[in-house]
Amino acid sequence: MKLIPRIVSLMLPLGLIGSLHAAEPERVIFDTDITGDVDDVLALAMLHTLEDRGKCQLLAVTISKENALAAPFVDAVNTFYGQPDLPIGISKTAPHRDSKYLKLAEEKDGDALRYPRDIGVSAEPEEAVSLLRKTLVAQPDGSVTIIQVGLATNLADLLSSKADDLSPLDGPALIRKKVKRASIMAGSLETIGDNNHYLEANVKNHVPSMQQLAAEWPNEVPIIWSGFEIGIAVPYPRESIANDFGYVEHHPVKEAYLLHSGPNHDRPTWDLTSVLYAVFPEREFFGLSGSGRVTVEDDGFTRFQPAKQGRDRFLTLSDEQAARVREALVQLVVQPPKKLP
Ligand SMILES: [Ca+2]
Ligand SMILES: [Ca+2]
Repeated sequence: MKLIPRIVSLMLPLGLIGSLHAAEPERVIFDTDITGDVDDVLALAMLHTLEDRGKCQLLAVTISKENALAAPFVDAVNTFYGQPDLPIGISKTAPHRDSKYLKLAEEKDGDALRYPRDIGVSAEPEEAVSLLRKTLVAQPDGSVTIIQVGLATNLADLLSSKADDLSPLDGPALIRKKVKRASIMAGSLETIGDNNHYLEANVKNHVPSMQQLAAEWPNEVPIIWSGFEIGIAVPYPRESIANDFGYVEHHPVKEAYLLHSGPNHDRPTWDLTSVLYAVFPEREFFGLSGSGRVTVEDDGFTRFQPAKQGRDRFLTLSDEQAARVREALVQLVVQPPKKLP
């Protein structure tokens, strides 16, 4: 009776073909205000894991606040995860922000940097807007997802950018041509507790740039907003920080988390949720609102108004989705780099 094995042998290659035709890695630019809060660091670690898993291609990291240690720190984390040459840009127009953890970039064990890097040693970061333009120009049309998890200073500057020797297109035209969607952590789109006018920090700390983003971002390019309410519904478990990073003596994610939040805090996962949605938009980790339009008011409030074929949607989250998202986030943050430093 060879029938069943034969069927199995016919089925297997079909199954393999299916997996070989898996979606291409998402091409991603990570725009972060990595300075103040530590969720940016966990989000960056996730992106490296996702790249190691073949799910995304991290094209560049741009920084949307001013701090002399921000680019060196990002380079140190990228180097830890095996991407020492990943382009890094930093805003020239953003406000300064102090940090509890960026000093890790300068930490030394003996004479050597604990976390090797070349930015701040023998290289300098690029200017964020020109790096954004250069990165977009080099990608296929309609292929890039921009993840913005801080102030909107860099994307506002991109929107204001004019034709230059990198591209004859101005900012909006370049976005229209190259960007598939933006996944943005900002604002509050649903009631927070009993507060229906919550002012979220990424907006409140630089209202004009988020207003410009909301007003001038091209209508054809969807924006998916992860509001304050999503990240607080998925606290990162402190047990993971305590237990999951012992595969190296010093781990930049663990050390940054402890410097920022200490060992007894489950930090909300604001920025991580925008990464998870950006790379797996079809996996239903989150629900999506209907389409509409976000406007940013002068006090920093993000107002969503439903509109047919509107550019904007926001993430929603059931209890079951929150449980699944939390597991996914932890697994993606704790996975060791393919090659340990
Ligand atoms: Ca480097
Ligand atoms: Ca952030």
